[in-house]
Amino acid sequence: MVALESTLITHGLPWPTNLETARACESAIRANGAIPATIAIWHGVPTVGLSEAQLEELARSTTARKASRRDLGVCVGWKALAGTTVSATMALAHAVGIRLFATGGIGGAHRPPAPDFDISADLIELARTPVLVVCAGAKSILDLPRTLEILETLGVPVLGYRNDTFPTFYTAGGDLPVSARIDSAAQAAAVFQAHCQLGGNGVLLANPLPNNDAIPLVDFDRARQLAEADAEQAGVFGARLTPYLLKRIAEILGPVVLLANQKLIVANAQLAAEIACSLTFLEQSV
Ligand code: PSU
Ligand code: MN
Repeated sequence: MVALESTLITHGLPWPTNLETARACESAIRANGAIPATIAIWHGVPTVGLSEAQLEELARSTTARKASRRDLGVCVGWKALAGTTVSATMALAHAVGIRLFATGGIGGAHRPPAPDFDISADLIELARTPVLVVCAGAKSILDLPRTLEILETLGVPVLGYRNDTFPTFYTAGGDLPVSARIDSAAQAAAVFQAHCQLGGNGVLLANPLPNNDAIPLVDFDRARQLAEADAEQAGVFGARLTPYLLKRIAEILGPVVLLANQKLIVANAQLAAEIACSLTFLEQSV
């Protein structure tokens, strides 16, 4: 099985791209021999494997909350409808024994003027929950060198899929090294299995978007600076910061961003399905 998060449905992508992307991910996982399970808090019920109708209601909702690991109990107690972030999705996936999870980009350490301690719960969750997270790295709205240092400190391997550097989401040209390179789904499964057997927890596998689909870094940086200035002026911080910046950048750069975003998320879902099959094969062949 492959878990899928739902904050990208509630807060990451606009309607109807959010629903299209969620459906495309589920299809890509099925087409590659695994079973998708989109995770959310469904009016107070932690739910692993949303139905078609639930997926659509979540995608249409304008009031759904954003739940990180911290917010799970609150959302259940309030009977809230909530999209789960990487940290909350990992926690719920692990609770039911799912070990593969695909997303777009993870959260990380923010740049100034956000406070030094605005560090996503995604990083801490990777340190304590044994799930392999397939992503396209993290966006350059974050402090990427600091994000990678924190992951090293926490004992989280950052693997590059057929790539030696940590990708920067839909932007071309990340130049920070990953901790190891992986060249096949089978190799990813073997590394993850060994990491867990040796007492490790989460593993990050970064799958870059092909260069011809990626947004040039100069364009992205210009949009990011405008978005950061707007966020500061509007007094946006904390959990609202990531969705705010992503939305502003998409507004500034236009539809190319949504297309690139959608492409990388679906590619990650497909790769996670391949690894899920390899992992099952590895375990059954012992
Ligand atoms: N990165 C994106 N799009 C997103 C997110 C991250 O490019 O939608 C979401 C993910 O759900 C991630 C969360 O787990 O934002 C991180 O939020 P925060 O920075 O508040 O931890
Ligand atoms: Mn934060």
